[in-house]
Amino acid sequence: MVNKTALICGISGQDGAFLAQFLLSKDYKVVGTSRDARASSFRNLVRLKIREQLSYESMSLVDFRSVAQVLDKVRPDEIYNFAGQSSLGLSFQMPVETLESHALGTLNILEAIRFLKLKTRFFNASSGECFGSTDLSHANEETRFHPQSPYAVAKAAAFWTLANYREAYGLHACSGLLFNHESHLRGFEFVTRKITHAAANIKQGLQQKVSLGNLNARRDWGHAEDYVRCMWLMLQHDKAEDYVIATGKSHTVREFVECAFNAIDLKITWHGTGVDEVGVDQNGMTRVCVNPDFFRLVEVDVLLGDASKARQQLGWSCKHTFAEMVNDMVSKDVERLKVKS
Ligand code: F7E
Repeated sequence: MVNKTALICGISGQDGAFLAQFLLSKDYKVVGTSRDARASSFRNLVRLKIREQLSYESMSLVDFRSVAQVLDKVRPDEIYNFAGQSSLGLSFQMPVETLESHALGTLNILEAIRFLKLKTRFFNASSGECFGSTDLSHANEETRFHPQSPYAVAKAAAFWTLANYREAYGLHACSGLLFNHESHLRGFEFVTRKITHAAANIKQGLQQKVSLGNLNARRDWGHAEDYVRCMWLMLQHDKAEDYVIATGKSHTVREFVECAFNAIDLKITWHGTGVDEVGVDQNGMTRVCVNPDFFRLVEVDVLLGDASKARQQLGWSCKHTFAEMVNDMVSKDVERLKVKS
C-alpha cells in the first residue's frame, strides 16, 4: 500500500505539531510549511521529537505563486491549514494582516487545488469565535455566525469561501469550527499557557504572581491532541462537511486559575471586585491580580460548542478531561523549568 502524503500549512504551531505526530503514527509522509522553513526552529516538533521525520517547504499563503508551486511539487493527498495570525487580542491591532492571512490564505489554497486539478482533500481550521458569544447555549453547525473581532470576521470569511468552493467546484474541502484547544505546546500569549507557565514559575520560586484580564470569561477548553484526531476523521469521511469540534463543557478563566494553582498545592481564594480583585493563596500571598491592559476591546463572554454531529457521524470523542489537561500542562511546565535550571 502506498503511504499517503499530508501537507500541513503552518507546521510550527501547537496543532501542526500534534497533527504531524498523529499522521506519522499512521505512516503518512508529512510535509510541513512555514513562511521561511530554513530559518524556523520548529521548537514544537523538537519537543515532540519528530523534527527529523518531516520534510519542509517555505510557503506564504498570501502569495498564490508560492502556494501553487508547493502544492504542485508535493501533490498531497490531504492538506491541513493552520496558518495565519491566530491571536484574537492582536487581531484588533493587525486587522489587515489577520484578514489577509486567513481569508486570502484559504482562498489561495482552494484556487491552487482547483487550478492544478488536484484530488486533494482539504481541512481548514476555522473557529468557534465565528459564533460570537454563545450565552451558555451550545453552538452547533446550524447556529448563526456573529463574529465579534477582526480575527472572527477573517475566519468567517474563510469559512464561507471554502463552503462556496465545495458547492461550486465539488472540492473535498471542509472547515472544523474549533473551540479553544490547549496543551503544553500552546503559545504563552494564550491565557491557559500563561497561567500554567506562571504556576510552574511560582512553584520554582521564579515568579510571585500573574496579571490577567477578564477572569469571568467562559471558554469550552479541550485538548489539542483530541482535536487533531477529529480533523483527520473529517478528511476520512467520504462526504466533505463542516463540524463543530468542542467538549460541550465550559469553565471560567477563574476556574482555570484555581485548577492550575491547585496542581502546585496552592488554594486560591478571591477578594475584591473588578480591577481590584485579587487571588490569594492559603499563606496570604497574592498570586493573581487583574490588569485592564489584558481586557479585550469587545469581549466574547461565553464560548460553548456542541460536537454531537462529530460524535455521531465520525465516532469522535474527547479522551482528556479538563482537569487532566490542566494538570498535564502544569506538570510539563514544571518539568521544562527543571530541565532548564
Ligand atoms: O483567551 C481571557 C480572554 O487568548 C481566552 C485561539 O485559539 O480560541 C483562542 O482564542 C479568554 C478570553 O484565547 C487573559 O479575554 C483573561 O476571553 O486564551 P485566549 P481566545 O481569544 O479565546 C479561539 C477559539 C481561536 O480560534 C483562537 O485562535 O481568556 N483572558 N485574561 C485572557 N486572555 C489572554 N490571552 N491573556 C490574559 O491575560
